[in-house]
Amino acid sequence: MRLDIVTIFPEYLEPLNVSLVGKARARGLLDVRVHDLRRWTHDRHNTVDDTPYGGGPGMVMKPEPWGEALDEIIASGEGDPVLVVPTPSGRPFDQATAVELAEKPWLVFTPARYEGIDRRVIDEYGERLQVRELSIGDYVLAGGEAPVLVMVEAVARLLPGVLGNAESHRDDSFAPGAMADLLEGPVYTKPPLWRGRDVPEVLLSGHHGRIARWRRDEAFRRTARYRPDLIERCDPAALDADDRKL
Ligand code: 6GU
Repeated sequence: MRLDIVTIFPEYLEPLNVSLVGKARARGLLDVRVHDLRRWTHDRHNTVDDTPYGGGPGMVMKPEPWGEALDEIIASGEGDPVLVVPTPSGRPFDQATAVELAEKPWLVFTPARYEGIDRRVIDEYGERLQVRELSIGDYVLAGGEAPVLVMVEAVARLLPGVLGNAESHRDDSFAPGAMADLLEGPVYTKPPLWRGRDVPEVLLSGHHGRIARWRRDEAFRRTARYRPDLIERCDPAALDADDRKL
């Protein structure tokens, strides 16, 4: 998969050299290209923003550098990328979005600073490309760079060969399947006794059926406590008699 990221803070994307994403790049599974938007400015001050039409606080990112940057990046590859526009005004980025994006061969991210990018840029590319305006949650950040780190990590770990164990994301919170829409419960490792605290005995029992039941109960309990909204929207057929007594 190829990823292009256009930003006025290329150094903000340095974490993409580390850990899971860094290793995927080193192994040739991910081709990540970070571009400085100011490369496509032509004035002495490398201006990327201006005051908003209609007034109001803050600054808006000018369309011309984005247009030149995106034209050059799009022309540099084969086929069309999906354009991912991080914005607190976007659709929620969730696990289903990550799965969908992980199926694409090429994504271009446009993290903005200030009050966002002149709307005409998104409208222009929306006529030629698939565009996804995405928010990572209901809070406001100073720019789209941290959301790009979040989205790239969520997508990269779904790519074939990136995780060591193909089953590693089978039981993820939000993964499709039997535990669909339940948060993962607690996990334990050795030693069996730590500071007077035991590991739940069922996990040492070797009874795979009982262990699966216990894990599902814990997941259900945790979800009811922290995310009752997830229980309310789940299919009643996905529940069973044991869930109902919890
Ligand atoms: Cl994608 N950008 C910004 N600036 N703030 C956000 C966000 C994105 N998602 C949640 N808050």
